[in-house]
Amino acid sequence: SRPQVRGAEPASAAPAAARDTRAPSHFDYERFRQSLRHPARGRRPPEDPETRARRMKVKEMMKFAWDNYKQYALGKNELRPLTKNGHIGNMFGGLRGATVVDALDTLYIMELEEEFQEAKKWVEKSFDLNVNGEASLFEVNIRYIGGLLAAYYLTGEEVFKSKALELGEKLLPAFNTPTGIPRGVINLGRQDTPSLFSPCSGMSWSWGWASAGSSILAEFGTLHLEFLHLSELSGNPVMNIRKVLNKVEKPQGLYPNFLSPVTGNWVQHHVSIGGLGDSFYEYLIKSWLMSDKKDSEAKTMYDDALEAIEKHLVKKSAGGLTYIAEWRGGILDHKMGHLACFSGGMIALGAEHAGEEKKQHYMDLAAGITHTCHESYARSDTKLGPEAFRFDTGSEAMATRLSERYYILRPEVVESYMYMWRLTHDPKYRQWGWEAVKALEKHCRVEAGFSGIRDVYSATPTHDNMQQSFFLAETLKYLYLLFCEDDVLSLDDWVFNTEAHPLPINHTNFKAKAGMQ
Ligand code: DMJ
Repeated sequence: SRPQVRGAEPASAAPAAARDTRAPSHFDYERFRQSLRHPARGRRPPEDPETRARRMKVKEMMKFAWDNYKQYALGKNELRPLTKNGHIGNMFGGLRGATVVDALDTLYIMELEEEFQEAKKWVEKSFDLNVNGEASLFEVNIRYIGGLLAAYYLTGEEVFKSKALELGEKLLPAFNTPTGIPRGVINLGRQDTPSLFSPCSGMSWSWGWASAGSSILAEFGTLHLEFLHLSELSGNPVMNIRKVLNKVEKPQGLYPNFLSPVTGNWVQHHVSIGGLGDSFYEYLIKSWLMSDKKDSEAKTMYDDALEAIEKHLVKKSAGGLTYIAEWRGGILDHKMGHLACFSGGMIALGAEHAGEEKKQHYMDLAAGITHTCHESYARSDTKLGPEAFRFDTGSEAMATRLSERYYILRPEVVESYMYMWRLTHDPKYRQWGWEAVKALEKHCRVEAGFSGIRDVYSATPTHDNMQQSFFLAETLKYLYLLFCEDDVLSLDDWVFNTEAHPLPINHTNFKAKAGMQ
């Protein structure tokens, strides 16, 4: 059957999974489970007592973060640990419980059974999808759809699958654009009954701050992994947005961050492997891996993009630090965001599958970037890294602007440590991860949870009163995995979505419908 995307040519169509959530699903969970090469939680704990103790410490941090969220903010999106209440925000369009859904798979993997049951019960009894508000398509997809899918694949519990499919359905109107490239914001109200009270149901918009009504590369480029699984589980086909990107001319082979969903042309020539661009590149290599290395279009796009990035953006500082600059219409901005630090892990993951002559080269590049990101932590008073750091005006790997000195419990640096550890087994990555654990404990742990800090260069930083849901989904999960054996959420079986939710690699040869139409 044809994908049901209004107004889009087949060649430019977008994910159209889960159109009919009542479609019979032929997904055989038991068969899937048997296809895993390793049990998801691994076979045995690490032998060495120091590693085991570190792993248990991270588990304790997760329990502390969850218990405080549960006590003061259950059902809200995030915990405010200083004021001991909940935060709702406006990113999720009326959806609640972002921390619950983001935490599910981490609780499960850490064998926090009671806490996992508490989270599951909340999803069963209180997670209401019948909401009406403006949501970020990207955030709902990576946190809620990703979190629910991972929980389903790990446990086989139907409730997670049916919630993921129902929510996936609500996101589809965002793809109704002339190109099939979705807009950034969607109204989650019931689409069949627009009323006086929800006149905008199912409508979508571009972000007010995105120039000329454009869509953001990292947003529309970060849907494919999740929608492919929605497609698999619902039995409905999915197409992809890559053809638009393949067709449009790329300046120097680079992908700018803003694209018009109406014309399919770039709107502004700003290129970044950090915010606005980041997970687009991540999802190319992971799409290929998730397809059991069959989706060669994704691999070629990834290889070409990385080559262009290396040629135009990768630089070495006077002090010998490798970094990835940003590009504004041909002019380099010698700045790296904390977000860009995920790229050490991504490049290492891709290096494994590069040709023999390139493999070591990319591993060295990945190690160089991860080293620089570690330096951004090591050069601060708190041993936590700033939101952005620069390589100009004599400064290296440090924030030079007051507005860039904060740390909001982000995962990207420890994410790269985790991949580098798994792929090299160089003990320094575990050591660096442990430094981060100690810094989090010292500066971010407060009486009722964990909080971001406003200035990493202050020995006694003030707190921002926010325990981000990605701290439980990502930061603590990656730290835990760093101190586990490699068979826990093995890279042979799983790819992590950009919120660290594990999605299975297609060993069972499920039909891999995406992009094959
Ligand atoms: C997370 O929601 C995801 O990692 C996303 O890709 C980027 N931002 C945050 C964490 O920093």
